[in-house]
Amino acid sequence: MTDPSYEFFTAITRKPSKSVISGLRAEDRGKPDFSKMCIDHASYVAALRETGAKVLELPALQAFPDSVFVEDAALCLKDCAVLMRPGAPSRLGEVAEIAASIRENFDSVFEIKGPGFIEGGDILTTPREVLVGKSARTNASGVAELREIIAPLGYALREVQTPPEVLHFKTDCSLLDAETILSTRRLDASGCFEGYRVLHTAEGEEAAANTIRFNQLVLMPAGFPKTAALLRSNGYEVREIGNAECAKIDGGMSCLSLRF
Ligand code: CIR
Repeated sequence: MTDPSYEFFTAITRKPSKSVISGLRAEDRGKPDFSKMCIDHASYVAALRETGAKVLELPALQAFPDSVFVEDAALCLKDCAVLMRPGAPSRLGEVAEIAASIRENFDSVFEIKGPGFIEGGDILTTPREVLVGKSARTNASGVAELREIIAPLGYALREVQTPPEVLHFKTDCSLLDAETILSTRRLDASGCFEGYRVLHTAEGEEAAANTIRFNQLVLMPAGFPKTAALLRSNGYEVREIGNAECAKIDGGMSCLSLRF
């Protein structure tokens, strides 16, 4: 492995709780099937483990329907972590629930104290910068507080905009390697990826943009054959994971883990 942008030794995940059927969603696409979601979640964790990484599986939290989406509660960087402050009121308490696990794994842990908001799903870390999309969940004051924390540590933060009607910045993009981003056309059209090599999701397959490069694998949601073929033809080893149940509550591949 030669590219640290996708070399990971550890991931944190959290098992879905039965309350996940009440998870937040922008539109009604039916009730997620808890049992099916658990099966997909197990495949996801198995794929992470298959790469040789250690996966710390946290217990389900009945009180927090969206807590399976651990990515939103913390940002893990090379040498520190930052506890986030979700913009969704029902998700604020998830931060305290994940804090112990983050502190066990990082010597240096910061926290967004507010009053601003910021969720991990709006943050794409590349080797050259930390891109943060303002969204309904992440506001300018949250971004500014993150900048104050990480700029002195040498991280360049660039504020960008999550497209309107899109939940998180990373709903529409992901990092495939140090130079390459998979993006929807609508997000790339904003110009935010200038200087990167950009691959576009196939027409009608925008929901395939949220993938993760994790060691040798690209984990992507199943059911987007054109985008999967594009990635394979570009030399990536693609693993398709069922995401139909998480998709009903706007979740995807990146939200299900914290990676470091
Ligand atoms: C929410 O609306 O917060 C959850 N239902 C979905 C969160 C997905 N997280 C992510 O994209 N990072």
